[in-house]
Amino acid sequence: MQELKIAIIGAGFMAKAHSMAYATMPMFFWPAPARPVRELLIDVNEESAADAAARYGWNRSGTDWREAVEDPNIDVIDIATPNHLHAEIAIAALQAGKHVISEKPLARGAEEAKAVYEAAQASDRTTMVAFNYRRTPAITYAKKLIDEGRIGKILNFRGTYLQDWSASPDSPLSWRFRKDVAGSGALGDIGTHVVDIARYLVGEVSAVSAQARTWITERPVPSGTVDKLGAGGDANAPKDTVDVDDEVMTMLRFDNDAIGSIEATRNGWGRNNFLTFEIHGTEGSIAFDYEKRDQLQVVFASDDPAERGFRTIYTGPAHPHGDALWPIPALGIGYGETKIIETHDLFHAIVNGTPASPNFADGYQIEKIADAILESSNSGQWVTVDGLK
Ligand code: NAI
Ligand code: SOE
Repeated sequence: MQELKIAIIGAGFMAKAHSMAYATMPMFFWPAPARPVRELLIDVNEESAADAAARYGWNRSGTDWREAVEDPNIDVIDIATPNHLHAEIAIAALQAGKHVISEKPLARGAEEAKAVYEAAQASDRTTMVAFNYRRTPAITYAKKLIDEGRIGKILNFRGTYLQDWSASPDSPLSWRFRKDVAGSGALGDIGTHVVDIARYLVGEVSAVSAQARTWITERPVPSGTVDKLGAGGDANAPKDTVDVDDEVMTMLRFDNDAIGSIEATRNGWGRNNFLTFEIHGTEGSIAFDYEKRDQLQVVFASDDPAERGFRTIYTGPAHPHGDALWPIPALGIGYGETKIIETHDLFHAIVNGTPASPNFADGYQIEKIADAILESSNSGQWVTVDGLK
């Protein structure tokens, strides 16, 4: 079996998720498109790099991402750093002839993303942005129902991504609250996952009208280098400014005339990973809640009126990638499975020379939509979004 040697940049939360997926993908998908080799793990913090390499099963560790990009033995660069490094590493990796998967968002805005997109266009390598939620089998199945016309013409999409890990003012000033590192706040961090799902299921977004707010304008500066996503805040620590959005609400117009809305916040007490959508079509409706991610709610206009109502489909072997996962519906699909499927789809695209999805063109388009959302919030006007030329 062909092997693909990977170098991952970043030793945090996503290094754990991606390492687990590289280790286990062939256990689920067999024969695998290629065998992932966890060759090199890089983190700017030497101790984190060595520790993560040992823990997550990487052959070597290092501290400079250029070592990975310049290494002729590496086939795939996996970017799992904070957002400010995505573009620079992706462009260098593509220019060095590597296949690249980048964590989301592709960049800190459309201008930076455009440069990454252009580097991808100039290369024959495979690119992917790690918007993994669309790979939840229930969402992939929703896409199949829509493509088969089962809910007719789509009228609307209403999506949310609500969390509460930063609802406390004591939640530390993670890199996710710094514009120079993150690019934007809840919008880029979690809103873009819903934009990806909206484009995947409904179609291209053509215009937006939005409001964004920053509710907590300063936060305690964290001590140490590990980002614990809201935990470990010290109310007495010195504070610094938050210069990104805490919350965004946007209305959408799609190219195909459908309308929609997206809400994203990390300050919604009681919400953990509340990524939801409901879609109404002329022939039926679909609803999804990631906190119940084994389930898809569907209703069809053709159902017997006496029994019409949302019913629950539990995803299992009969659903996309079901034969690779678990043998009984509702045994449990988790976050890990979305990353395993993502790795499979990336490797399949690399080995077969077919385009991956979402790729860097999608990542660029999503950044254009995100920029338009912030522009609309500032101007109070609808803002149109150009397609890719
Ligand atoms: P994290 O803060 O847990 O880890 C980031 C790591 O990058 C840290 O170990 C840090 O030392 C390292 N790093 C910083 N500068 C570096 C440099 N110059 N060279 C090498 N390493 C460097 O962050 P997390 O949560 O893993 O996020 C990483 C990326 O993944 C972000 O872009 C984030 O938006 C994305 N993400 C995506 C998720 C998804 O569901 N697809 C979930 C969580 C994060
Ligand atoms: C924090 O909001 C976060 O880790 C995001 O960065 C991820 O993209 C999301 O999947 C989970 O929450």
